Amino acid sequence: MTTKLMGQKVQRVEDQRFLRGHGRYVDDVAVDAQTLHAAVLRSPHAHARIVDIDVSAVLDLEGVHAVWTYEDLAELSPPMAEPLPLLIPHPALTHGRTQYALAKDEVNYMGEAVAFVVAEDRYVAEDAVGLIRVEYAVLPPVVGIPAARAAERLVHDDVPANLGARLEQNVGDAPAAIASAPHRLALDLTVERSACMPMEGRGTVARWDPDLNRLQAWTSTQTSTGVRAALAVKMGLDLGQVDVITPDVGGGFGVKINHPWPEELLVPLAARVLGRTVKFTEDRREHFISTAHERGQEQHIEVGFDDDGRLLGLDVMLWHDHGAYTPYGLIVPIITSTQLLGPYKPQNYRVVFESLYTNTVMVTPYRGAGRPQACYAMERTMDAIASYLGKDRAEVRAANFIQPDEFPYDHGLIFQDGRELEYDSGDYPASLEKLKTLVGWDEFPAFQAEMAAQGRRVGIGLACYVEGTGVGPYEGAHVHIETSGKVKVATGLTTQGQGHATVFAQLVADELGVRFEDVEVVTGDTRRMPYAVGTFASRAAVMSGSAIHLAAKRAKEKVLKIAADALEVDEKDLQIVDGVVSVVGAPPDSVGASIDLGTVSVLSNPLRYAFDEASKRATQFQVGDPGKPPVPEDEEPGLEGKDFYSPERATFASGMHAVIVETDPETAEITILKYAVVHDCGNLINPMIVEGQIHGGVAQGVGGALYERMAYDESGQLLNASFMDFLMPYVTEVPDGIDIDHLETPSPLNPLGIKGAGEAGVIPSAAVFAAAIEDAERTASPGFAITAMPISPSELFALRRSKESS
Ligand code: MCN
Repeated sequence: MTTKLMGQKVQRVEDQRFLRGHGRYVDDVAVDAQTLHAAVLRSPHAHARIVDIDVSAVLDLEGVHAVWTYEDLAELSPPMAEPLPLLIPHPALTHGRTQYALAKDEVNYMGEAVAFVVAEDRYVAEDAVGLIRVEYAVLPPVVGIPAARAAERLVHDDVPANLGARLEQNVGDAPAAIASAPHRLALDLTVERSACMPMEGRGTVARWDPDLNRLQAWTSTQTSTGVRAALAVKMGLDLGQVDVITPDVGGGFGVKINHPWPEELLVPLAARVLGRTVKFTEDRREHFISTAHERGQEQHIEVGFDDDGRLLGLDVMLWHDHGAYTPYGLIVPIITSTQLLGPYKPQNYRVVFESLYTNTVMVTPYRGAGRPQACYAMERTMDAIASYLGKDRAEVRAANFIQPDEFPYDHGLIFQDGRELEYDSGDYPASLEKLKTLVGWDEFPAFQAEMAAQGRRVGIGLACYVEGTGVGPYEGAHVHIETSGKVKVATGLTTQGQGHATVFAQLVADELGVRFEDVEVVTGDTRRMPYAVGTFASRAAVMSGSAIHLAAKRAKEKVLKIAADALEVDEKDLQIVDGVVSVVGAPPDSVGASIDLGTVSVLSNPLRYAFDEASKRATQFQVGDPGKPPVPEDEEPGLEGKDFYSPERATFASGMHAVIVETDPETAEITILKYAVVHDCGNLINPMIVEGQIHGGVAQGVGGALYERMAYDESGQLLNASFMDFLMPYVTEVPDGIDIDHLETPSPLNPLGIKGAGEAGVIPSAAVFAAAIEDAERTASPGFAITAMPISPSELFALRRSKESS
């Protein structure tokens, strides 16, 4: 008997392949000797004018098939003389800038692509890159937010004050409310740059088929349809001439949503021009210096509040380091500025952000996309209010919560999708109670005092967030029941480790009444689903999950219609269990009361094939009434269902984290003693997968809070562009066990009541660690505020010293 799989901890089907080394990534495609390999010459300078490029030494090198600079691209047909697309324009982005596939005249960050070589193998290609001579006139670089704001130098000559955009949103009158509030505080906070570090970097393989006049590209992306559209436009092809296939993706974490990357365009171009398969696989150093970063922000917050810590006015100024270009528009600072409010209602709110150019790697969304900075700003403010009033930090938060009966709650702001920031559902007081129980909030002061008596410094922190997930515009799905009874499901968005093959199969098994093992899911292949958006903003469960559910429903309608005809019963009397359609209540062995899905699939096609055992021949024949068309007017042959889901707005998941840390009195080493998470992503499809997502997010959050930063020097050189120097947490630095509890407040916006979960784990880390470390330090001295993250032991040590000497 089929049991309902939604909400079950079903084992991930994809893990068998991944754990046995059978994953198939872009670099596993086209491994034959015929494939050509590409390498890229990158700028060694953060800011320079290109005076001359001399490729003559490369032309004689054996095994080189092509060497291209900007001028070569401009001479192609159609010419590629324009910059790469600005994917998400915004009226406030008055000075949006994107790079050229190969630099034209000027380079604006160390790592920018300058020349592209295709050769017999990667060794020859890299040797060729080393032989290209570029004469640069070095320009003064702009590195860091203070230098960008000072604007003594400009990144782009035609962008005054290095200001790409300035956006202000207002609800009520925050300055007036703060001025008249009983209490006021001001905070200055900074967050460093970090970056996604997927195990698999970017990679693209492309093949031009002259017989079909068609391009096939495999790329490690979070949007195969986006890449397809960009390739078609840039290469002067019709969409129908381009297939983009996304095989297994070894992590994306946001960075692979930007498209097309220079190589993602240059490789297909080369494949077409040279008539050979061409491959590019990014190496780790290239990932550091030429892909994308995020997080870097400075924040000034002014807040007015009453005696209970209730917010009366909140005035926030954000300076966002956007790097050299803005291909993904203003998504990151818009998210920070709107999601900053979390579960609270500040009454009066003003937020202004300035998006600033610097001569560093460009910024595009990294898991959490602006929310870790937002949560840091708001939660540090909550901690500061509690400390000022001498109140419990949880109590101050609770005093500001939107209450369960206030949903839908409209903040009066515009969100990243251009729609109103309106929360659909949630229960923040219930989440807080769960978290306090999970972490032992009320018992902690006694434990802390006991530890302090032994000379140990332990502290606790908590942080709350709300996360807009499942943004539109749409996602689609196709469900096909084969004559074998197996079900093939396709959705267009891509998968980079979230277990979509499992969760989507769960949904189809439930809706269609088939066995989970009989469902096979394909993602990110434009041949199977040409209309799709992509995997970002924790949207797959909400968007594709809903579309798949609807498509399965359609397929089921057709199954029941055909089965009812065949069994000569009413559709309403039928059920589907384990892939068999049967009359409800009929004894299991009764003749003519059931039909399996494979047979229904055969019946769905009036053109049939039969295999004659005697003659060992297959024959083809038609069925149906000779007086009528074989396929009735309102029907289609085949047992398929296709549908799309397009919500009116995003759905808002929420959560709260707490951490207990210990700081070493001598060395300032920071150790995690306990980590607790309460998460509400609506109805859960697979709790085990959601918990895995939270674990991964928390691990990334620990990195962001305690270790990871991009160390640029003043000349714009990235000094730590390798895993030797860029610290990421190992398993030894990630909390041993993470205590997780779920709350399920269904979303009223989609048929399954789902909200997203994929980014949640990473959002509150900087806030929660800053709070806990601050709390631990307070046990030994009056303490000090932690205002810059990440924080390393040596920085904590220095803070202690500066406090002692002040
Ligand atoms: N899920 C569920 N029940 C819910 C919500 C989600 O079972 N109520 C499941 C989903 O079905 C899915 C997973 O949890 O299997 C995450 O779902 P969702 O929140 O929809 O997020 P996406 O699948 O859209 O993934 C995107 C999100 C983002 S934006 C980044 S970045 C990210 C991430 O998730 N990058 C990842 N998780 C990642 N995980 C891995 N391993 N690698 C990455 O690169």
